[in-house]
Amino acid sequence: MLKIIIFILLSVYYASAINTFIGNNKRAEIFELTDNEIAVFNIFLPKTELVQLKRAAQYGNIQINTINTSFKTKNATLIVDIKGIEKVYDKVTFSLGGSSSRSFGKQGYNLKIRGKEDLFGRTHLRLRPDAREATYLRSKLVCDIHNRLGLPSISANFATLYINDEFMGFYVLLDAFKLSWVEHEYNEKDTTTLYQCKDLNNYLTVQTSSKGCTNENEEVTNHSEWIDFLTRLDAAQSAEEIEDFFDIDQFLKEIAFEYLSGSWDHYLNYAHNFYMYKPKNDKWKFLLYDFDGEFGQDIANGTQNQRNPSDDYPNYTFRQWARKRHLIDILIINNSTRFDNIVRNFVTEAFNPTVLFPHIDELKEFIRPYVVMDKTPNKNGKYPGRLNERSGDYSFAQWDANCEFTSIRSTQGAKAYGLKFWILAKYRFVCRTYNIECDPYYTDENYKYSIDENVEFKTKYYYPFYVSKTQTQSTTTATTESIISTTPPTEGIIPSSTVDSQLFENTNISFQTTTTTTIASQSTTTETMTITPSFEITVSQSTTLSEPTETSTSEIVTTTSDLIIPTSEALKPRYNCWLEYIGSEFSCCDSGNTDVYFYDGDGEWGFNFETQEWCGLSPYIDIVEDKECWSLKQGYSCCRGCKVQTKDEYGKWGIENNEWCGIQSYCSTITL
Ligand SMILES: *[C@@H]1O[C@H](CO)[C@@H](O)[C@H](O)[C@H]1NC(C)=O
Ligand SMILES: *[C@@H]1O[C@H](CO)[C@@H](O)[C@H](O)[C@H]1NC(C)=O
Ligand SMILES: *[C@@H]1O[C@H](CO)[C@@H](O)[C@H](O)[C@H]1NC(C)=O
Ligand SMILES: *[C@@H]1O[C@H](CO)[C@@H](O)[C@H](O)[C@H]1NC(C)=O
Ligand SMILES: *[C@@H]1O[C@H](CO)[C@@H](O)[C@H](O)[C@H]1NC(C)=O
Ligand SMILES: *[C@@H]1O[C@H](CO)[C@@H](O)[C@H](O)[C@H]1NC(C)=O
Ligand SMILES: *[C@@H]1O[C@H](CO)[C@@H](O)[C@H](O)[C@H]1NC(C)=O
Ligand SMILES: CC(=O)N[C@H]1CO[C@H](CO)[C@@H](O)[C@@H]1O
Repeated sequence: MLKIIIFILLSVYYASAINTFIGNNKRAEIFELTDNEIAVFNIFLPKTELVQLKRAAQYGNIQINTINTSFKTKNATLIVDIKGIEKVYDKVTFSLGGSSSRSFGKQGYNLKIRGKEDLFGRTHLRLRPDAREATYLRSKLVCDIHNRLGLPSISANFATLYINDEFMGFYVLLDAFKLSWVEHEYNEKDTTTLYQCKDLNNYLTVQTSSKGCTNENEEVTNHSEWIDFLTRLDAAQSAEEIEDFFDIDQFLKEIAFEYLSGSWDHYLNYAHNFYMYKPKNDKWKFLLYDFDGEFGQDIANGTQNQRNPSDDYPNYTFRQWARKRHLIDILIINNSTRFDNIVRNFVTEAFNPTVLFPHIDELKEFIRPYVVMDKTPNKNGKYPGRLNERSGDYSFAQWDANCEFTSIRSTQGAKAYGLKFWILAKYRFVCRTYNIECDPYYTDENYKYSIDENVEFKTKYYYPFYVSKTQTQSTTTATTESIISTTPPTEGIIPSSTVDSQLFENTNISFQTTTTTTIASQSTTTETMTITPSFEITVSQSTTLSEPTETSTSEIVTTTSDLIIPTSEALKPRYNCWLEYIGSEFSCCDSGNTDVYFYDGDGEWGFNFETQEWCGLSPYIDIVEDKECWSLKQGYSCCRGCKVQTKDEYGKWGIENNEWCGIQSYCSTITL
């Protein structure tokens, strides 16, 4: 009897210790069991299929066209070991999982337990390396925050994986929004109202999402309820009109989450990675998944159109952060009172250092030994589970530092804010701007934290670019425990679609050609002749260089005779590049440094690996600013750059500093 009582007391003690962060909210048993215990997943595949798996894992490698990069088998056996309890499943579907994350070294896997069985309340599970980010904590933390707030959510914990007894390393264990998830959570079998919006640009409008989102239930062919839902959202001008069929509070809580965590891979930016689900007799709910890019991870990589050199993401207001969406307009922009209160509550209840930092500390110590294991090579020098031979990885020192306040360079080449740094900086910003009563300990500017300078991302500005060999080497020497590979993580420097238009609208520029031409234009100013640019640019032969197009009716560059080949004396320009002209604090790139790493409204950017700074590449062409800025009449200033976003009866419009601006007439004269 006594024994039983002690046992009960102990389990009560453990149960409450387990749930201090999440509270009393229920999760599937698999996640409650793995709060203090790392699950061990053993997968067994037929030998021939293991070979296929390893070949398929070479996603993104040169052989991409010659191999099948999908892998899925129904012939897997699964043995799971949690706290010494072993569960065996012999009807298991096992596949390579993830989309863009497939290009990382360590692959992710999807598991489905078939038949009538489940693993402590789940049949569909994900094992994710979260290789994009260094901490292994981002997904876990996001799920825990959701569960703490009682929001409908997937959950996360951790597991190690063996395939045919080969150690594959340490993984984040997640469930997934599937019919089985709905059945477990809402007691509804084979729901017909669970839609996945996986493709980009799903704004929840008829135009974008009637086809862009797909029903999880393959049997469903009649989508009229879904389209009806979207139609009513489109038509709505206020919250009241949609309140009775759309769970607005739940939606706004997720939007608050997106804003606070700097989430660029969900609704407000890329507009994807979510589900919509309508429980029987309830309202449509908005369900997010895929959390490896949160808390300042790769932000610049995910916010393509809103970067400028002074980007300081934690200090973005909601309006600076959110892209234009009809739903956001009517629910927040029109009158933000309701949303602001939701943000305040979100911050007070979950998104604050007082609550999150101890949880991060606890999780970090819990996983530390497994992180060590994951970053220890075997006797052949191979790291566990890095099946894709191509990709970079994070060092142990980067893991350690990025869980704290140190920002590091991500495997994408962008910046990954220190987990705690992001939370602290965002917290301070919203405390100020939303008038929240915040913890003075953390809002105190004298609050001390340390930075590991050996792995710190030192570039002052946050543009993403792709790590070149030079860069990788310098990272490696700075990091003693580095296991970073030497190949660039992605091909393609900038999307060609952005290269061939935008700033130089009339020009056919190709950065792959080999013809090198140095050009200059004559200045009309009264000062000494201004010759630009001084550095070489590579243009394709078909450019309008010597024959300006008819549209370029410039006062300056009107005929071919205005283009002169500069003498070496003339190569001492007043302005080297466009950037310098617009008074940027960046310098122009040295001649010879012509690799384009990034492109935005200011033109092309290179990177100086010695100073670790961005530099300007787009040549300066002397211009005459419009005497009167035409868009002022419409209430907008004129653009500096020439990147056109849209046209209307007034003229061409660009976006700078998150505001519409009028494109000046000189843009049509810039033909290089
Ligand atoms: C590639 O593999 C997947 C999963 O194993 C399979 O479903 C698909 O048919 C294969 N495709 C080709 C072209 O062989
Ligand atoms: C996988 O299972 C299928 C169906 O049971 C079987 O036909 C196939 O031979 C198996 N593959 C291997 C490699 O064992
Ligand atoms: C589709 O479902 C709606 C109800 O949601 C129903 O009114 C309609 O008749 C159905 N259409 C077809 C073609 O079955
Ligand atoms: C806000 O919504 C109201 C009610 O639908 C509408 O009349 C008003 O024009 C909206 N205001 C703005 C600034 O969009
Ligand atoms: C904005 O919404 C709040 C409630 O969410 C309401 O009390 C307030 O009157 C609204 N403000 C305006 C200007 O409509
Ligand atoms: C945000 O703004 C504050 C106050 O102006 C400033 O101290 C801080 O450096 C800014 N940046 C970040 C990342 O917090
Ligand atoms: C741009 O150049 C490419 C390669 O020379 C050529 O194929 C293409 O037609 C050109 N496009 C325009 C718009 O001139
Ligand atoms: C993983 C990811 O989102 N990578 C993106 C970073 O930005 C480049 C350039 O826009 C994209 O091509 C990548 O897909």
